[in-house]
Amino acid sequence: MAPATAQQADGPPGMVGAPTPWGVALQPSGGIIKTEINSFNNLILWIMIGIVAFVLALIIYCVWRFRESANPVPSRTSHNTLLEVAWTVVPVLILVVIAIPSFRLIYFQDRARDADLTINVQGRQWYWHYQYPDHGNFAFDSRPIPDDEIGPGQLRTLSVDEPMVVPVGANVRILTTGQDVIHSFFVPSLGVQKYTIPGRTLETWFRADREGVFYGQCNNICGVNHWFMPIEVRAVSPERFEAWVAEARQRFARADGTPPAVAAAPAAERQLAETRR
Ligand SMILES: [Cu+2]
Repeated sequence: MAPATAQQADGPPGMVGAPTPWGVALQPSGGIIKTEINSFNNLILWIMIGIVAFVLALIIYCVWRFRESANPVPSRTSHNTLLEVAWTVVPVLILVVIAIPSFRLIYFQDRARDADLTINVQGRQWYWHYQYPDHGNFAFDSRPIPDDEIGPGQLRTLSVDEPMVVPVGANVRILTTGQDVIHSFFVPSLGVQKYTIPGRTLETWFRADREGVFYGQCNNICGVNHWFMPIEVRAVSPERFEAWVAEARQRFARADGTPPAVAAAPAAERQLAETRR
């Protein structure tokens, strides 16, 4: 399936990773982990189709072949060693075929081996709090756009006031914590999901392989305003990312509470004027 594209009101055209009406398949891939998930999903799908077709054919055959009129005296067979060994060994082999790529994928998702940057993600009742420790340690909150303020290119209950911005092609290490209860950082089109648990730090990672906007939501029921925790990840070119960082360092206080950092250089300011919404 071709990824959806849309002209963003405040950015270049790019992929939009979001749910679609009547969408039944997994969301299209915006990055390498999701690509791996989709191909694993396809493998499982074909195995399932094979098993379902085989069992269905057996049932239809047995119903027809052993119906009362064709088979008035039932068999009294109590066991068949060959058959029993076969129906034990064959499922084991199928499970091994599934397990090998499954474990490979789990370990691939588990942690970033060559992270280009780290973002700390904290789930809070009820909004997201992001910190950029590698870029001046600024921190900010992210909340949804109210229904009556939704602009062109924005999605209701998905678009946020301050998206997480990442450079395209970069391995982004995500460290999650929860401030109050368990939340879950979940962006389907990037293939990333991690619980945010108070008192713990969990690691995961993602990489956006194309520019675009990737939407997600907290997917762990966390209280009355659980719906109020959409996630918007913007993957932009490295140049735009640097401009955004320069601006963010001015606008946002640091994670340790100290006020916004250094003034941006004039060049960054100019770049910024083009980048801002
Ligand atoms: Cu939550």
